Amino acid sequence: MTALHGPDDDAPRGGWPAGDDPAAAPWWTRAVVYQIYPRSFRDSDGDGVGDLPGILRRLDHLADLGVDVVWLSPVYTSPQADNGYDISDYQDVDPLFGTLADVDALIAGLHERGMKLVMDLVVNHTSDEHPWFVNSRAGRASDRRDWYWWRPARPGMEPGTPGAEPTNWRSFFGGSAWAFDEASGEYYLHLFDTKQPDLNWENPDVRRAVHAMMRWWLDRGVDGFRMDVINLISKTIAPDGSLPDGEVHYGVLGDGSPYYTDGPRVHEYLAEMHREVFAPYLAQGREILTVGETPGVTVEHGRRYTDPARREVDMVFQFEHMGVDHGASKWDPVPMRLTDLKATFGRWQAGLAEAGWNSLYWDNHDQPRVVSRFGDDSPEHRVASAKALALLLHLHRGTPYVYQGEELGMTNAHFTRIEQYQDVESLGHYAEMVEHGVATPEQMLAALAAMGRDNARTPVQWDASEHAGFTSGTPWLEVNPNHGEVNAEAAWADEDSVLHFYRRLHALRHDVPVVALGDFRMLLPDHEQVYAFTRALDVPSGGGGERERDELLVLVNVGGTPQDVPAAVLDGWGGASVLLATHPGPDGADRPGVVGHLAPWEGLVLRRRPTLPPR
Ligand code: TEU
Repeated sequence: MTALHGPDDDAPRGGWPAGDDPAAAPWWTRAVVYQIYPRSFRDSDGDGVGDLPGILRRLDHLADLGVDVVWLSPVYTSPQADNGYDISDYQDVDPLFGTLADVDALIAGLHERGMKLVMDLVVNHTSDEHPWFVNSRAGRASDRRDWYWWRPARPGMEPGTPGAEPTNWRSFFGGSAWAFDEASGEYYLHLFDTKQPDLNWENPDVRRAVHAMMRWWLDRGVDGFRMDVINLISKTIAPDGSLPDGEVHYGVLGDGSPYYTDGPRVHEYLAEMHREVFAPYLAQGREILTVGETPGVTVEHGRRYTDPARREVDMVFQFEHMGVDHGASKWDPVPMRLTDLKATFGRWQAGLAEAGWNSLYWDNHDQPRVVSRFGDDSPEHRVASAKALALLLHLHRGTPYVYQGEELGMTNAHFTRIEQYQDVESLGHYAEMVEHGVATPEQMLAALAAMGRDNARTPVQWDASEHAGFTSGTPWLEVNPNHGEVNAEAAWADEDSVLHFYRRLHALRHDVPVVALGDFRMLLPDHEQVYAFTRALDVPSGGGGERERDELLVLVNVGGTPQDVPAAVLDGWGGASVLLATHPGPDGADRPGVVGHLAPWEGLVLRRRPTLPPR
């Protein structure tokens, strides 16, 4: 394990106690972030790939949904080996998506609707076609050689032969994490694809170049960054400069993650980035959001990254809850147990309760669609389970992220043939696992159908027309055939749709402080189908400085069979009002029947606050 240390370990624990004036908490505690994966959002020129002008035509969809911030996945110049997460020019836009003028128009369009733009910052690695790497690869004496991780073959081994790689690390996309360079006889590190060489953050010139690029975007008007795998930028190096081998869990390659996850200098690098990039803008009163994507992060490091007193990032995207339905590898799917989900969510809620801040998400461009994964995407239960899961997540303490199409209850693609897949990660693992006899093609196709990233990347379903209104051309990835029923046009027209339910969740976060800031307490930790918790916040009442306790009880049936709520949970909630419910009552009120009985996939939020009039 890497030592837990940072530049100012004895810094006072930061944070704003939830009980202070809610308005004093940072703006992003009340914000909703919407992620756009541009290549699948909306195509304006008929080439079958989404683009920036296509996004511009859908800004009112976002504003009406109640979105505060748009996180835009990469649109920079890129050979598209990893759909743009392999960048060859950080300060230009790939013609596939449009131009810098289109980004300027997007910034203006969002700002005039009261929304902000957060760009994707991918600086653990560049594309192998970035001029920095082209220079670095030119030879051992090139002036940017030390901008990347170059190492000789394993001692005693013939360079370029199997097993001669400097370490046994597996890349995230299958195969060795080292690529051999014939010209120099050395290897370069790529934790992801061979076309994504890792930058050497030990080199201060690399850090200075990244900081300058970030300031260039902030000066252009962007409102922050989502920092791709930012907790992987510091590698653990032995005194002789070598990198250690990892443990072999399956196949022939090892797990190097203990030697690059939350590495020894990562907090130093982020504190330096905050000082060199963000502090001057924040001092001018700019509202900036920084979120670190941190695969494998521990709660302890998560608290260090997000403790305001440490001035690193505002919040982290952690992955623990994304691991409750698979074994050592994501390609080994197992049914999710609700108690495991409660344990991890509860751990993170407690871990960041006093200092730090959570991101809350189910979906993004790397994960299967939650309604298929943890819900039930059958016609009978798709809408109800999508609403129930949304209510469960959005009532936790943290900033919620909505991934494009999640607000429509879009489902997994349910592909059946390997030819339907396009994702470099899926194709890489399919090849490695089948080639090494670790899995049969049928086993891998089942794993891809459940966990593959393409599930999240099928085009957004705007209407029931051909290609779901996404493109007038041939879509780069198949449109889900259920777009006839599942689409934005139908959702806006249906008051009971998943979309309108997301709108009501967003309104609660904006208007009811206890939703954003209330203390969290998990209930029923051992119940396998009912998810229950409370939120509580002391809020000002009247004008005389008095305070009162605003409390919520959240109850969700995470399953397709009716459930009774244990009476002990409901003690003291008899007079509570219903703040939100997934199942509208017969008279349009928010709740049928008896609170103690939950219909399949039913969720509701009770509220008790002494001075509130009953709803
Ligand atoms: O993903 C980081 C990451 O951990 C992914 O490997 C993710 O966990 C995995 O795909 C889930 O199976 C970020 C980006 O979100 C992803 O799209 C990129 O491919 C990756 O970094 C490299 O930039």
